[in-house]
Amino acid sequence: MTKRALITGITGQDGSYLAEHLLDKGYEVHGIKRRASLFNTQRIDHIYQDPHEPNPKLVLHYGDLTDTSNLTRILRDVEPDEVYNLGAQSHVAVSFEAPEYTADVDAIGTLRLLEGLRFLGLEDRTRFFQASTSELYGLVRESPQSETTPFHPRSPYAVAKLYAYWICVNYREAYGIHASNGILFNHESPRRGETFVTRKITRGLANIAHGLEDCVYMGNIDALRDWGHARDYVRLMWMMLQQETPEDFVIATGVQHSVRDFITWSAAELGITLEFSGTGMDEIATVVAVTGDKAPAVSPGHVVMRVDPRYFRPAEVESLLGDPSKAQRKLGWKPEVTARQMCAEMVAADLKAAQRHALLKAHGHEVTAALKS
Ligand code: NDP
Ligand code: GDR
Repeated sequence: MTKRALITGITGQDGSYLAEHLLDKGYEVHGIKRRASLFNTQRIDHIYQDPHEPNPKLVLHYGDLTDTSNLTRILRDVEPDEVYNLGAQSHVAVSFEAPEYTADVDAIGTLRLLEGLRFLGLEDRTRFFQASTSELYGLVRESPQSETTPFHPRSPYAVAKLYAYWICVNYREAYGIHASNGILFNHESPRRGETFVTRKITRGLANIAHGLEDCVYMGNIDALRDWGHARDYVRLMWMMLQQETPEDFVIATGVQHSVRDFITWSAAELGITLEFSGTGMDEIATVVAVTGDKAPAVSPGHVVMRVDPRYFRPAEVESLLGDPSKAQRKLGWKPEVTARQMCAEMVAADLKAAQRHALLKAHGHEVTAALKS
């Protein structure tokens, strides 16, 4: 029997990798996409299937996590074996600007799906994955963080995700739903949204290397994160739902680096050596040497990074480090890609795009502001 999965957030970074993974495993994959005034399916265009084809394996439904009747109808029509709730307003800094919307989508959206399953009598049939987050730990006093580390969320995003975490646990305990939280630490890829820190750095520096931007402006570059590759993490999401008994897992690499390290690595991938100077609010990174031909627009003395306090958050999460030993022990999961390798992959992809744009610019085509971080 072909298994059917429903993915909320299929147009996002993780949704796109998970859809690929499930299609490879022979699933029929259904995804919820939002109506937008521009196309928003770039991350899944390569696996898109024309609905006119017989028996498409990938089916998209218009929907929104704020819309109860829409979600319930989709659940009724699809009757999924597995639901992966990856949809979210996922940007921590933006959640301080839009806290109510973030709560509606990230917290109540999760409840809407779980209630939908119950309302439709699917609680015995459908397994549920919730994309929980290391941001739950927030102001953490214990390191590394495991499944038993207490939570102290530090943003409207993290507080909304705290509700989602517990409602998932509650529906498991109260109604026996096979519902599990993956407590996901930061994970990235060339498909990462452009305003998250890693992609902002790789894209910004690649653009600078080709003269499309002059400088990238950053917030707290002393922040420490446990970065993994999105492809490794979606594999574990699927593994979690194959277990007989639902339970929660930390998904992390167990290795920590600073944002400053990520800047240094990205520059190095472009043949650029940087020197950091100043402190806190006015720190800068200046080019001291350039080797190879990947950064033709950069020479020593060029300031390529400046700290701009506008990117500081009202409450910061300074340091996160996950303990993935439960996933390794119980599921045999191990990340295959290191943060450094992932950084190289991201720079290579952004460099390719920058080279393309530089070529267009050289031939008189306007390069739009959308290219900027
Ligand atoms: P993205 O921001 O790349 O993707 C989010 C997805 O959610 C997009 O498909 C987006 O649609 C969709 N979405 C946003 N708002 C709504 C809404 N109101 N209704 C329906 N769909 C909506 O996130 P990631 O792929 O990186 O993350 C996936 C999940 O994992 C998220 O829940 C995130 O909070 C969580 N997470 C991610 C981590 C990471 O490091 N990446 C770590 C920990 C948790 P659209 O494309 O139209 O914007
Ligand atoms: P995070 O990721 O907040 O951890 O949430 P992000 O990449 O946005 O920030 C990581 C750290 O870098 C610092 N930082 C900057 N961040 C951004 N975005 N832009 C900057 O210019 C900048 N300068 C420094 C941040 O302050 C922070 O400390 C991500 C999201 O994917 C969430 O959905 C997910 O739940 C968590 O990871 C785990």
